[in-house]
Amino acid sequence: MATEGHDLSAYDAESLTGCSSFRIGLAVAEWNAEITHALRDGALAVLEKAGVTDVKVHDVPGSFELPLASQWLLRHAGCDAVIAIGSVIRGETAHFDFVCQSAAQGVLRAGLDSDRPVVFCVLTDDNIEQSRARSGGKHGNKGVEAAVAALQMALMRQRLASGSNWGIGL
Ligand code: DLZ
Repeated sequence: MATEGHDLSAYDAESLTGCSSFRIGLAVAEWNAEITHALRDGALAVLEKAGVTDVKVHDVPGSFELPLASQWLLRHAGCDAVIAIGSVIRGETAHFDFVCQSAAQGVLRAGLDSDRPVVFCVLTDDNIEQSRARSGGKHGNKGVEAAVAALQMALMRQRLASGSNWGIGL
């Protein structure tokens, strides 16, 4: 799953046509705020470019809290999709593994249980240099990639729900 050679910020803006009416939630972990704020800003730039104006941004203490916050944004704030933003940096204890596992499993579950896209925008790096490289540095910004994924999935759900003839026909 290397991001070497993969620009996290490359996307086709035309694929996001028709997203302007969506309400999008962002849950942003305060741990490693230098990184999570850069990811958040990357995501917000994509949403703005796609014409999305209804955006709910909420801070949470750490990545462990992202699943529940995502579920609340879907269930209580009526969001069409949520971007769960965090940054976990490996330390000397097993905390890294517990926080990463819980965030990943919980974000997946929040989406499946709510039948809405919840995008995993959590960097899990060995050191802050790796995180910087993926939050606006030489590998681009994973916040951009996450916002594109959230909008594409919300569009897919909307099109399938409306029964429109869309997708690859067989
Ligand atoms: C406790 C903790 C540690 C050690 N490291 C991180 C981290 O690198 N990134 C992150 O987002 N959160 C970290 N946390 C905090 C937990 O996510 C959580 O907020 C607390 O354990 C409280 O539930």
